[in-house]
Amino acid sequence: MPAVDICFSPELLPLYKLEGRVAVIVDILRATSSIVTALANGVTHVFAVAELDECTALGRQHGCLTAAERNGVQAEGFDLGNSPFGYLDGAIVTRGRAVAISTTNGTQALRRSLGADAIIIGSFLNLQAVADFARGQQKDVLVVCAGWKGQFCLEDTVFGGALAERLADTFDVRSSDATLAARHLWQQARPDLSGYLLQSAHVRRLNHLEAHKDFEFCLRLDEYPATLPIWREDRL
Ligand code: 3SL
Repeated sequence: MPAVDICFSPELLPLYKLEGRVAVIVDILRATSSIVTALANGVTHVFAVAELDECTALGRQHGCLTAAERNGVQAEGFDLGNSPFGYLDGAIVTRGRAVAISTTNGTQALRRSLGADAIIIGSFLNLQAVADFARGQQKDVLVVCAGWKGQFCLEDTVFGGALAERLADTFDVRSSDATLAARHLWQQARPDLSGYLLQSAHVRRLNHLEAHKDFEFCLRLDEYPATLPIWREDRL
């Protein structure tokens, strides 16, 4: 029976085997939620890169939009920041365009997971799509939490627990302590996800940046149940 394991931070990735596994990259607040929202709302594809200058270069090379965030704030000189609302009701038309994205933690986590057999993007918004894909693959799943600058993040781990619960009928979700812990957190959080995650450090950071509506949006469960960003060659 394939298993679900959870890597709490990209800094811990050297301890995990990626080969033979499906890597689910998760940065609930907000990179992976924004990528899912972008693709669910007509963005044609997403280039996800670690560095700001790579993002700018891709924008030039492909004539695509650029989106970048550092420390929660839109980086200077880029078309978009990291809010999912940039793809919903933003001033810039994104439908039908490609976007190159670079964020503080989320896109770094993805780039560090390229050794996996399959790399997909997870968020509460597309939880069902992630679970369906994992079931279809029947391979071990590693949830890679983007965290915050190498440190543990509550919301990414709670997502790992939610995914493990959805897969509990056909996956081993008991043999990893990380998965057990994440499932406990999810069980605590589930009755009032937003109230529970208000405790998290990144929510406090976002609230200082007046991004509270992003927080509420990113917690919508199964808003896009059929959107599954999959990494193919150099893009999602
Ligand atoms: O770190 C990241 O990748 C971002 O998602 C952080 S923020 O939500 O834009 O602050």
